[in-house]
Amino acid sequence: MSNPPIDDPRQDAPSVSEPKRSAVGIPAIANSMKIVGQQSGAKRGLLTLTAVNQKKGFDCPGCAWPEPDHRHPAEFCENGAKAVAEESTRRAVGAGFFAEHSITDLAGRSGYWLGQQGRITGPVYAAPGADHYAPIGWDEAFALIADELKGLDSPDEALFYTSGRTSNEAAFLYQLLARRFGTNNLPDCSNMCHESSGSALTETLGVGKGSVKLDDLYRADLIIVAGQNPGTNHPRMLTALEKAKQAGARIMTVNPLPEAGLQRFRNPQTARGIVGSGTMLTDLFLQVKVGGDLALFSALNRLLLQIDEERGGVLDHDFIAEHTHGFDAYAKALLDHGEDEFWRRVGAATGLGRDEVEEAAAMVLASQKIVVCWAMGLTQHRNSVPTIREVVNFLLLRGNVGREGAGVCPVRGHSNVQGDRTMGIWERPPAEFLDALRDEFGFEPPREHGADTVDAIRAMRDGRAKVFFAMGGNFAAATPDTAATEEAMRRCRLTVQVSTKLNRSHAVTGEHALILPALGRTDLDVHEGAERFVSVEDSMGEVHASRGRVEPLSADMRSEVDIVRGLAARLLGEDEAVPWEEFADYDRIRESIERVVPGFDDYNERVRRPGGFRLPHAPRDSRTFPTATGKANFTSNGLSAPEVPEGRLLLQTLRSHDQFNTTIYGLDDRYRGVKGGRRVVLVNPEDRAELGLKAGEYVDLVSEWEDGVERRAPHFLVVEYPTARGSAAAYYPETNVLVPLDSTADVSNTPTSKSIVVRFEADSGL
Ligand SMILES: Nc1nc2c(c(=O)[nH]1)N[C@H]1C(S)=C(S)[C@@H](COP(=O)(O)OP(=O)(O)OC[C@H]3O[C@@H](n4cnc5c(=O)[nH]c(N)nc54)[C@H](O)[C@@H]3O)O[C@H]1N2
Ligand SMILES: Nc1nc2c(c(=O)[nH]1)N[C@H]1C(S)=C(S)[C@@H](COP(=O)(O)OP(=O)(O)OC[C@H]3O[C@@H](n4cnc5c(=O)[nH]c(N)nc54)[C@H](O)[C@@H]3O)O[C@H]1N2
Ligand SMILES: [Mo]
Repeated sequence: MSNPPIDDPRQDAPSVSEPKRSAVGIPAIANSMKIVGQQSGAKRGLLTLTAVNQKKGFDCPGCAWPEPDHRHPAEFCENGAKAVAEESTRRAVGAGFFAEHSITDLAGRSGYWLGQQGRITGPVYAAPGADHYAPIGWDEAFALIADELKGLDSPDEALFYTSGRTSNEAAFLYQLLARRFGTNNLPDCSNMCHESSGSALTETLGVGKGSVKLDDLYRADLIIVAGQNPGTNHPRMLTALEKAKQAGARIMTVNPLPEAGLQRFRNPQTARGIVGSGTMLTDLFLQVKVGGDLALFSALNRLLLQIDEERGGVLDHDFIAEHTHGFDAYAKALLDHGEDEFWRRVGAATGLGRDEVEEAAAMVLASQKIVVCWAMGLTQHRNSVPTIREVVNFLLLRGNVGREGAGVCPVRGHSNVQGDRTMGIWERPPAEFLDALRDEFGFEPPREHGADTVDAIRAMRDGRAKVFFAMGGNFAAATPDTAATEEAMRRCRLTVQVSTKLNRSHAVTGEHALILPALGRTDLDVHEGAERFVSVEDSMGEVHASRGRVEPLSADMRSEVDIVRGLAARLLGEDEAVPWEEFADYDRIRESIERVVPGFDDYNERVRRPGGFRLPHAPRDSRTFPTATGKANFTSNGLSAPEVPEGRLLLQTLRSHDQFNTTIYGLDDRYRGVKGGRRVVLVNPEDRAELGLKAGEYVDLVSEWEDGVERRAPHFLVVEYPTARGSAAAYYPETNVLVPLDSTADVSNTPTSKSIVVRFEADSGL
């Protein structure tokens, strides 16, 4: 089967206007109410919205930003409201839908159309050779999967993918099932997301998570927001930034784009935000070229070292001596470059003048307590791990780890992506975790590392993996190299998608395929008359309960926990090791988690406290660093930056304001002034002129990579935009066709979704 266009041209007719200079305010409230009304109806909508992020409600299925202690009655944002509305919709995809729409039909639809059809209400099956899904009973579905799994030559021929919405309880059981079956093939969305952060932080600080609490932001003197667009992707973070500013913090933004949310914020929860002009957030904007952050942080660090040598008082020498390792070698390597050559390379990589970097250094010197926040702008490049290690160096130089108002703040994406990793969703589990699992259940888990997301695609492509099971997510659309990935998935014997809503992956099937409908965060989870609740961990390591509130659209949906239990019963039969039956009681799962995962003491008691509890974090709590050296490690990272040949631009692929990853809520990107379509490419006016492109013409984007394969995304509208020179931007997932499978970050193996060398060719049409 060929790959149809990833979007529907009839829906896609973008028009453009000036980008906005401020975020949120009244239009945001109006927009969220509109979407909630359309999807859920007024009453169901209000019921769900009033429960979002409340201490007795459910965790927003949107982003992983933490909730403040004093919650506003409306502790959600425009985009959280959209996520809730999408999930609590009254639109249903049932047996009739699948009778009417063949798989071929679904494969011709846009992701936007698929998502708009509503919630999947019962399990369906596409038999070998069939072009339609048809209803199937749960038992029969589990039997099919179990038969396929048992028929494999090795457990490593199965892949168990996870997206980041899965609760702690479900994630723990899911990894347990995979390991009990015999494989560590647990790829997850993290592999495409913050894996670079985890890799860099584990090596340098000993813990792969952020070290700050919300309170630290409020106490910081300087907050650097690098490679992140919180106005769209973590809107509640703007409230925290506003509060920090009111307490005297300054904010430095590092981004190729001037994102509206980081310029001026109009808080919809305050009178000033609604009628006034809002708060100016960014004090210094460094418009870095895509991929230039390693050079930028190296330059800042070198200035700090030089100024300290000249006049002292810059570095925290006591902290460095007591808590760190490798400082001398690091300083020597960084100071070793000749002055002119160094600044020439920094200028080429960042596009910034030395004066701008010196201004930034002055702001750093005027600040005692510094937090660095980042997201995908830093993690999805070839040199992402070195870049984040250099951010750590930057903080270590002045003792900005493990004290109030300071630290590393990788801002996570999916609402429980951090918790899933804590629960063992990891293809490279630490030995201590496996030991604890063995001790708890009395079986020997597999020790060999499994496949991450990119390796999983290769394994399917090469016939080494034959069963693909996804706990949520949209693997076909979220992964790189769409054509290659889809072909790989179609080579599987069986593909299974545990989903809430329809997406592209349901149209990319193995020889036979199943869709199993799961309860989401907003749904009531009732078992034998009793309500159950799950728990999640936010971006700052706080664990709390999440209770669904709305009546599920159908009684034939199951909780993710029950789906794993159902499969386990069929696959493992009478399992002498794991009491799957007892795990219908989520308290019982939490008891096992408590014994396996450090930091969960008295889990059942503490998770019931309002607001939950915080997990320990050694660097934050006690300035101890569980690294190989027992100290925080300085690392030398060089000055690499992406190389872009003449006549090409470096394309980053990002999110519009109206999407949650591959779920498209609408076709507008309000803050960037794009309306009614998504096939746009944002180009700096001078680059446009130099490349001989016209604003308003359509072009093809063609990516260039060493394997010589031509990857083409046709029909993109050229839009002049104030992005950094040499850097272009377009939306994901339409552009995933352009990301070569083998183009990944060093160490973390994360696809380089934010550094794709592209040239422009005449529009070949859709
Ligand atoms: N509403 C909504 N919320 C979401 C999501 C969503 O899709 N919609 N997705 C969730 C998920 S899974 C995630 S991971 C997060 C993603 O949150 P973000 O990381 O904010 O998402 P992106 O749109 O990928 O934006 C990346 C930002 O980095 C900038 N950037 C790109 N390249 C570079 C670079 O080389 N250097 C620097 N300094 N900046 C760069 C871009 O201009 C953009 O501002 O959001 C989460 N929250
Ligand atoms: N080019 C490019 N590619 C990227 C990125 C990029 O910036 N650029 N970003 C990457 C990042 S950061 C991420 S995290 C990945 C995202 O990759 P994924 O997590 O795989 O993708 P999503 O679009 O978040 O998955 C959405 C689907 O999840 C299902 N779902 C939603 N809620 C639930 C639930 O509660 N339970 C279950 N079982 N299913 C549910 C729905 O069916 C929905 O269609 O994409 C990555 N891909
Ligand atoms: Mo993500």
